[in-house]
Amino acid sequence: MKSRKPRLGGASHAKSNAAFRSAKRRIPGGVNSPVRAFGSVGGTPIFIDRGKGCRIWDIDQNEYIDYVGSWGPLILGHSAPAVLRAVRKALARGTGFGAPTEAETVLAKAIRRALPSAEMVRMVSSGTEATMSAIRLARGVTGRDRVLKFEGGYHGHSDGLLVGAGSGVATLGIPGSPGVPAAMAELTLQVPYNDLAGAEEAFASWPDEIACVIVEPIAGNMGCIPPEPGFLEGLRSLCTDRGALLIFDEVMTGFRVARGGAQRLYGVSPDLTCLGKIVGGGLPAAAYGGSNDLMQHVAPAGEVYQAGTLSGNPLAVAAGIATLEALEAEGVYERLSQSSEALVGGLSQLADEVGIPLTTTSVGGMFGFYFHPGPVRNFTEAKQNHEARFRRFFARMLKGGINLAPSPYEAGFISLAHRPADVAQTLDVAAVALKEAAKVR
Ligand code: KE4
Repeated sequence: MKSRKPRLGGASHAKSNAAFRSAKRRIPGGVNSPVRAFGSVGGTPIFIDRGKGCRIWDIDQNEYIDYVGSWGPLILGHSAPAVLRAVRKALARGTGFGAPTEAETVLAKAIRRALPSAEMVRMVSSGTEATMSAIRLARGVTGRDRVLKFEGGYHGHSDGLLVGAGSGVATLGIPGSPGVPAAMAELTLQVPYNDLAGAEEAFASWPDEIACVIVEPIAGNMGCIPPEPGFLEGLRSLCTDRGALLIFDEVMTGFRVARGGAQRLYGVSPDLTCLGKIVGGGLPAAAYGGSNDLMQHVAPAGEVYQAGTLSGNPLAVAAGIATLEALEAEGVYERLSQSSEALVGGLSQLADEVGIPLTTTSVGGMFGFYFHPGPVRNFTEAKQNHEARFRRFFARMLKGGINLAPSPYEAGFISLAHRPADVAQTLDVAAVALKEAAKVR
């Protein structure tokens, strides 16, 4: 008897629809993080009941192959046995103490082993805290106030990083959200991603005022855009020459694209690294780290203040340690790369067959695609994405049981739980979904 593939997706979302109506009465937009509300794709978000391996089930018991993975942390897959065992073991001793535990040093050592630039790390509870704190440290040690970031780069929602692109080349940030003071936004300069000349121009325009450059070494918040050759190396030299700190925001790329993150992949060593997502194994943990000299400035060793009630929480630390240990196995990143390449390669081939342009990228266990002939090297080019096509594609994939990020400007994530058969099943659904998308002119 042919093994019956589990039926994926489904048309009934009655329970999710009811849950969304109820949630909207008590939670802004019915969600606890905006992207989850399906604002970019329309329709009602599915409410999740449970996850196992590469699959999730919504509360209507529809099954999906999942490429969100809690936005990156679940590189081992949902309910990974090693992670559940470690969390259960920690849970038996309590949920947290607001006091140091030895496990935090174990995790700090595991991070250091993978990322030699992070000689010392401070645990926090979110990527936002990690980047906000790293920037405060850079300002504290350089005595400078300005920050240079790149358009389309997302580093969490701290005031100084929620800025829109102003006008001009090295644009002074303007508030990207109500509530962000103009005075804060102005301290943030922005230039296009992959624009090294623009970064040099910013330093020329604001000599001795830029404390740090913060960059996603692979941009994962405008799809998936790798650095152009020489971009990261150029930023490294620029920061060294100009006395600014180079901050790699590896909240997404850390342990995602290589054991040592993008800094290992591209051979560029930042002054500070921000981590999140995978280092918490799906629970709330993040970190920022750098040389002993730099990190000695962080309170209470030094004067730069930063604190957190749940920083280094034992359950999150246990999940993080278990995840990083599993990623030390031989061939892990080759497997992740093979899966991502098989997926995006299949999507490209299918798009060619239906005659629509599709630009795809994949680096290690992350990938992106744009309904656009390409190239896509920065936010302006990413925004040429045919969004209506994306929306049609997304909806048909979801109906067919494939859970993608509900925005054309997010990266997708593969886990070690995705097998070749799961990717093949995904491409079967994609063949239909791309035909649907092709109807959108
Ligand atoms: P959190 O504060 O959400 O833990 O991390 C912020 C952050 C910092 N740096 C990078 C490179 C990030 O990608 C993120 C958060 N990523 C988004 C997805 N693109 C999280 C999803 C969400 O906002 O709900």
